[in-house]
Amino acid sequence: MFAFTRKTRVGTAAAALALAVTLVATGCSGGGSTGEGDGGNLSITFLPKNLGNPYFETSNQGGEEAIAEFGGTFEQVGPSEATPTSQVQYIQTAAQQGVGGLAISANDPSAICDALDEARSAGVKVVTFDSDTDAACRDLFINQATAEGIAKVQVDLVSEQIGGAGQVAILSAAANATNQNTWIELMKEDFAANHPNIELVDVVYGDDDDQTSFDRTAALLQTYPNLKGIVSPTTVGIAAAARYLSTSEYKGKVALTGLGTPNQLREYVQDGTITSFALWNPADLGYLAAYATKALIDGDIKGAEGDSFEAGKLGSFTVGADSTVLLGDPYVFDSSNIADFNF
Ligand code: RAM
Repeated sequence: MFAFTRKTRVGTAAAALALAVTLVATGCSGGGSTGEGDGGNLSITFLPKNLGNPYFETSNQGGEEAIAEFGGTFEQVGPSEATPTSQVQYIQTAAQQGVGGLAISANDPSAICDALDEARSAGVKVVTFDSDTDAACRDLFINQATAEGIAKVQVDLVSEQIGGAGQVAILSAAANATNQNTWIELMKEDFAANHPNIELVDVVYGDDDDQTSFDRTAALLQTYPNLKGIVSPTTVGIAAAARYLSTSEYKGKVALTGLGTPNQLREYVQDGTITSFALWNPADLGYLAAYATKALIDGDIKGAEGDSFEAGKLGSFTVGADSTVLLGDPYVFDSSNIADFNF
């Protein structure tokens, strides 16, 4: 069927905003935990944009950890490609199976809305995390950091790395991804308003596919011989671009930054391909999404602004405007701190 199991390693960093960051690596048993909570149907399915992306493996591990803590049942399913409708069949299957909740990172703001509406009509609580749908299609969105903050940190990093002037391009994920498209719009505004000497020459899409992202990087460098920097607001894209740059004549000449996982980029920080990049803790994001789903299932919250709930080791969270819960701030990784992280 669609379910898959994985597991041997869980690297969970309790990344506070402060410089003091605790890394906790824990072993974890395979296959998901089972059990019932206080009466609610705590069977929760995680549905990432696509499978095979270490970012979502880490967020799913966080979800599984939380669900084990509160005695629910964890499952993860997902498509191999991050296309707009590829998640529909998994939503339908989960609803047919009678899960209590779905935690989903959406490939498109509206393409999965009909399926989500049906699931919700059948009593499934729907929480988006990482990449939202239209707000009407879900009960809650767990946002990793504000879109403005995520956009600004990337613009600031590339500006700093290219000395505030020159051509830059964006290597994004799938063309319809809600999260990347929101950040890109805000980056465009920031470049225009605050960086008059930086020219954004192109936005290309690697579809959160490694090879496509690698090929798009090569094409960008050919098309724009004066390119000074690439911003890739996707962990798949930045890793593929780093791999390309690291063995090319552009290494150390064309800056690369964006959003990446420390484990995927460590070697490129060490070899000088990348100076610094940003992210949040995907495990915490999945963990928070799981607790939020539980709070909805148990009826502790409805998803209204001002609702608050407990999220285990992360503490208490309050629902903000547009039924959104905020995890924290983005965090910048560079050679001085990358060794402290394992995800
Ligand atoms: C990729 C995905 C995900 C995004 C990260 C930064 O893993 O596109 O949605 O949040 O990058």
